[in-house]
Amino acid sequence: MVGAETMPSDQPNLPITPEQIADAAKACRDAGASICHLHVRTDDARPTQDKERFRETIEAIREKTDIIVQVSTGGAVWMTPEERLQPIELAPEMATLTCGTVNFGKEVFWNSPELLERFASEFQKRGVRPEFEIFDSGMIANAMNLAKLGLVEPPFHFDFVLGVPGALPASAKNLLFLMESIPAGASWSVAGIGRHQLPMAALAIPLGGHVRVGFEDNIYYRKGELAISNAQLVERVARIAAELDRPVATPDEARALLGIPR
Ligand code: KMH
Ligand code: ZN
Repeated sequence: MVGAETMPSDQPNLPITPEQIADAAKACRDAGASICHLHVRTDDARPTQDKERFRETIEAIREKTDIIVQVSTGGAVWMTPEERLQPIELAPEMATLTCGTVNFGKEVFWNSPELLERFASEFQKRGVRPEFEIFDSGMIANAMNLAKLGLVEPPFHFDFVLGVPGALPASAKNLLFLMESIPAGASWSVAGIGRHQLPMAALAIPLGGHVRVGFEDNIYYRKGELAISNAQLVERVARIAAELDRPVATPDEARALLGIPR
């Protein structure tokens, strides 16, 4: 929805303040979204993992909607593990857990085995459900290694982030390979980056997957036309899903799938 990389100079409708983010979350929920993947910003739009900023934003979202709030522990590539972990102290329902180190454009997104174990154990201590962020195929085995260590429990949910420069490209072949590589009974979603967002979403629906869209990954509605809101991108996917006879889940239905107590 917000991410850490997109700036208002790229996408003037990017929500920044807690109130703007909460309004955007409600609009996405009304358009059919059941989960809001949450990053926060300072008033001058810098990415931050500040716990109090997350608290304020989550409270503002909670006043408006029942959407599942999934906080980011990815933050931005330059942040320390301690900074990234801050929102976990709020015991959110769900949080992302990137399952390995990967090139990220011209940068490196650092997620060592030690960091993964530490993050997973902090999640476990507070009952936070992880979403495994999979930027490349080896990350699935890293996630399952956390299961062997007893640090994560089923039901597992994977999000395939495809098309980040330096990571696994967005293609039908790669998506099929990933969906066949996760354990039986696990659920998955796809987040296509940039122009890949819509084709990956449209492909995931008949394959039984779920979909992530929004300004973190893509700022356009179509080539050359900026989207007017995150909700506009959600609406289109909900329309496609309805046409394919896979109507969107409510947040409570998604909670049941993901093992999140209500
Ligand atoms: N901003 C990226 C470096 C996550 O939220 O967990 C990482 C990211 C993943 O956005
Ligand atoms: Zn993110």
